[in-house]
Amino acid sequence: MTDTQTLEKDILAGIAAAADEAALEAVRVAALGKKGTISELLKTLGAMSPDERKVNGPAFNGLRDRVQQAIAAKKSELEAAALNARLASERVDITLPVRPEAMGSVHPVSQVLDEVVAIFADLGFAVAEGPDIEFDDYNFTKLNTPPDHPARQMQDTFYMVPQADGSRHVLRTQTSAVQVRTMLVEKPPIRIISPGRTYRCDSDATHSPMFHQIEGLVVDETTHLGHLKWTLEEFLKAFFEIDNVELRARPSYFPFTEPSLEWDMRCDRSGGQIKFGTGNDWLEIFGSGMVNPRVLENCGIDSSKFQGYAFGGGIDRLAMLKYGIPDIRSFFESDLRWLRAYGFAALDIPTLDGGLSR
Ligand code: 2NM
Repeated sequence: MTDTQTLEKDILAGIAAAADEAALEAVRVAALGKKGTISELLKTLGAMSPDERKVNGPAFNGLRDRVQQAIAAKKSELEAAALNARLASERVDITLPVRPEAMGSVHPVSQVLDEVVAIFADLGFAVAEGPDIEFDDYNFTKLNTPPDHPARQMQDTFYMVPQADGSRHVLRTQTSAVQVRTMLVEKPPIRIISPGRTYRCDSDATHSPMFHQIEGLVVDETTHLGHLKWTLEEFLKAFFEIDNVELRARPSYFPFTEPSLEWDMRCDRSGGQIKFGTGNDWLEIFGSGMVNPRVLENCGIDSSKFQGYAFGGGIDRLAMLKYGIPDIRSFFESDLRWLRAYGFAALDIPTLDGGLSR
């Protein structure tokens, strides 16, 4: 065997024996690196006579090519083996339960929203939704609040830039526009709630410029305020998980209802913590009224045949009252420590039979 044949046999044996990519790289550097055995061999060609070079040139280059090919083949073999090993070691058992130390939690507003929807669904209400950016016409005009009406100033509205026709879209100041949208397309009987985000230019410990409202609407031939009172009582009993709810009505004013009423719930604030159903204090909880016949007519409903009640209240406020959260602004600060204190487990879905709260 010539020296070159011995060298080739040794290198190929080294390649075959390489157990991983690092070992293979060491073999490659020893043979083909700057000072490698094959590189040194190729350098000797320069000092040879033309006849010697004619024989050794092809021989040395052939050796280099065969070694390069062998290294490339071994490399892809090792890569495939490494990938298979990784796939086997990283196998995930998707039937395992999620780890208990999950970071996220359900925001109290989402929790209370689910609770409210569960209760009203049980009372036969459907959920209606609409856009946050609303037509001025739906947010105000159809709700008996014409352009010169003082309520447009009363409610600190966020107006969008004017449209080509001069009309301005608004960030909805209440979700009543959703009820307008429903009345425009559905015939009575109507029984809906419209939960969602609402916006007013106002911010302190009890006001946030973005907050959440729940409104309800019932329209039928004989709907009256007695139905409204019973519905609110049933809701409050289920929501606060108490049997004795006492409501008191005060006269109020909304452009979209006539008459308009504000509802207070009996409570006790003497112990520093609020208790419902007992005591001599009153807590304002819902605005309401009989839907103004003009609103019904604006929405294509015959007010000589149909009448309806409507009510509205704050979801954030309900959450603060039920779960003892003092500042509404903290709801929207995205503070993980706050969420850890007030958040709910992701799988605690409120149901009337399984429990509404933790
Ligand atoms: C409230 C208070 C009183 C209300 C009225 C309507 C509609 F579209 F039927 F006219 N929806 N919601 C209403 C009435 C809302 O929130 C404090």
